[in-house]
Formats: sequence, C-alpha cells, structure tokens
Amino acid sequence: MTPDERIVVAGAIVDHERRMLLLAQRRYPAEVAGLWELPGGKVEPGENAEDALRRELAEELGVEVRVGAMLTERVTLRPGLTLIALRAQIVTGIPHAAEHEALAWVDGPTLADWARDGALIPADTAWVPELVGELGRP
Ligand code: 9L3
Ligand code: MG
Repeated sequence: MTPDERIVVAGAIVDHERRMLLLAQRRYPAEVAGLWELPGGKVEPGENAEDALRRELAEELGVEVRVGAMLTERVTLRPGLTLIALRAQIVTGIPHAAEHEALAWVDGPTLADWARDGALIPADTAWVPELVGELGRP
C-alpha cells in the first residue's frame, strides 16, 4: 500500500436479530445522488478503519456502534482509493439522516430487489450476495 493510498470504510449495520440492514440515500455527488449506500466515509491519516467507521457513523447517523468483521469484497473506487465494509451493530442511539436524504432498513429479499433495480450505488453492489446470504440466517 502506497502512502497516498486511502481507504473508504462503510458500515454493514444490521439489527440485533441480523434480519435487516441499514441503507442510507446519498445526496451527493450528482452521479450517485438518490442512490442507496452503506453509510461511512474516508479513513483519516493516523486513524484505523474501525475508529473511522465509528466516527463516520456518529457524524452521519448519530449512533454509537460496535464494529465487527470485514466483508469479503474490497472495491477499487479509483486508483489509490479502496472501499471496504465492516459489520456493525448499534449500541446507542436511533439512527437519523444527518447527512443523507433518508435511511431505510431492508431485509435480504428487499436488498436483492433494490440491487437488481439499480437503487444502490454501483460500488456497494459488491457486498449484496454476501449480505443477502447472511440476513435472516438463524
Ligand atoms: N463511497 C462508496 N460507497 C460507500 C461510501 C460510504 C462511500 N458505501 C464512495 C463515495 C465517495 C467516496 O466513497 O466518492 C467517499 O465517501 P463519502 O466520504 O463521500 O461518504
Ligand atoms: Mg459518507
């Protein structure tokens, strides 16, 4: 990894029964405005991915999360910018859209439908098979 390599970390936030996933609708940039994503943002220099995700989700959703394991897929957004996702669960707070247009909890079949209908930002579709396979599993 080169020094100027940056990571964007997204949160695969599931409810306590692991049936629903939290999606957030982007307001910007224009190419993805209105599309849904796993919320998150850039890891700052000197920060690790877990700390960055906790900070981003506090800023964007007003919640405190417990961060879990990484999802398998890593996505190259552009050279030097890689997107990863970490599993997360809300410990404190009720999520509200501080920076997004809206939030939605979706179950596995709905996530698959939204992905097929082009409602997700393209980068985030990489995680759909893994998440659909996990949501609602006993
Ligand atoms: N991005 C893609 N998928 C995501 C997230 C959180 C971010 N799930 C892309 C969109 C932006 C860049 O990463 O181009 C930085 O994200 P942000 O800081 O604008 O949220
Ligand atoms: Mg963000």
